Amino acid sequence: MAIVNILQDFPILNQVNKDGKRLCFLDSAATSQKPETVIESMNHYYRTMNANIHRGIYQIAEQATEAYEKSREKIQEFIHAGSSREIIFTRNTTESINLVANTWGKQNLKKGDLIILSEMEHHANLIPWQILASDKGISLEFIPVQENGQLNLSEYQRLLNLQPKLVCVSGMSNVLGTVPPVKQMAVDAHKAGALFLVDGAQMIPHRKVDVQDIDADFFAFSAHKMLGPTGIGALYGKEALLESMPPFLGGGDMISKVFLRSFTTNELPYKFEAGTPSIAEAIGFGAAIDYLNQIGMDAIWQHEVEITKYAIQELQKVPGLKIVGPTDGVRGSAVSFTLDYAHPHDVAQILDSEYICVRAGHHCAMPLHTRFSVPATTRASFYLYNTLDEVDRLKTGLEKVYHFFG
Ligand code: C6P
Repeated sequence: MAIVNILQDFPILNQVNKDGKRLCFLDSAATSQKPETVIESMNHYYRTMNANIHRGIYQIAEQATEAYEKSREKIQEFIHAGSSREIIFTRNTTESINLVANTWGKQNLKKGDLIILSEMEHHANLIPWQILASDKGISLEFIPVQENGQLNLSEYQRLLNLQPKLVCVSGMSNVLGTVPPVKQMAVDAHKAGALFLVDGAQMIPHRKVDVQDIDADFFAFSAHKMLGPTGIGALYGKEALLESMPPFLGGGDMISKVFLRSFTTNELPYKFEAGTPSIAEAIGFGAAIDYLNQIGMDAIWQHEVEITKYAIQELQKVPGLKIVGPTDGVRGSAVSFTLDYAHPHDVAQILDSEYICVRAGHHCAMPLHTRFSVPATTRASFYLYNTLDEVDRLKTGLEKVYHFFG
């Protein structure tokens, strides 16, 4: 395995239940576990420098501001953005996408314009566009997902001929594990005159991301899926675009001058950061990036490729189990499946009795489940701290489900 001996870095993963079973966490696509260094970085902030940022003129406020801004720089380097002005702190991927819809979308799109999405999008990359579409009379078209879980790229080419203004796709499906060729898709979108937004929620925890190489106009992501805390995420946007966009939320920090009936906006990135932000969480986000860098994104990807390949091979031996999504080629570590004889909620409950955590349901991708004519799936999702032994435990647990219901 590419990565060994990191379990001790994650306190929760050393938990053992009353039956002597160690926690087997296979739900990192929902949220990842946090290493001690991330937890400690936030404790350290609260213990030594808790103060509001960008306001105080005393030492601990300056230290807090510096730590918060240092995290922004770490994010900038991590995704290879040209400037830290292009990194906007948000609460999560959902808020990042809503920010674009409510600012760039409201300002630039008009009745009759077209946005291209795909059938495999998470609700976070569907609903903001549906709301905008119904407000403004915009059309939405969807790149179909093929039976093998891959996007139908010839249909994408056909949709591009309709001259969309924006293309928004996930860099990695949270259900299927599909990895669309976003770099080529961005080239094609730009040729057609459209902007390109990547929902990076599932991509950035697992693969090296270079927003300039992808040439993404916007890239949205959450810290909590990449070893960081909840309540903090980021939006990358090209500087010229962000400069031209109106603010999202109004209040402190996003202003330069305020009069009774008007205001002027602050410079980037603060123009989009209204109110007291999640300071401890931003610092934890920076610590998460330090941890990922220390292991190395290439090693993380290799580790997951190995585990996912083994999981697909072993799970297919379980009677009645069907994987929904690609079973070979380049794919992410979310492995969703159905069992002929058991509802996903029952599967998850039985696995829980083995101290194995998986997600059951539609995973906030209802249209995708409708596409595959299933109301729900069970999903195991792997990350850098998972092991091949845990795949074996999952398989044994699923065999137990088979003996119970099969
Ligand atoms: N998917 C899952 O279990 P937030 O909640 O804003 O941090 O992330 C939203 C989101 C956006 N896009 C994709 C592709 C996602 O997978 C998610 C979150 C979790 O699959 C929780 S529903």
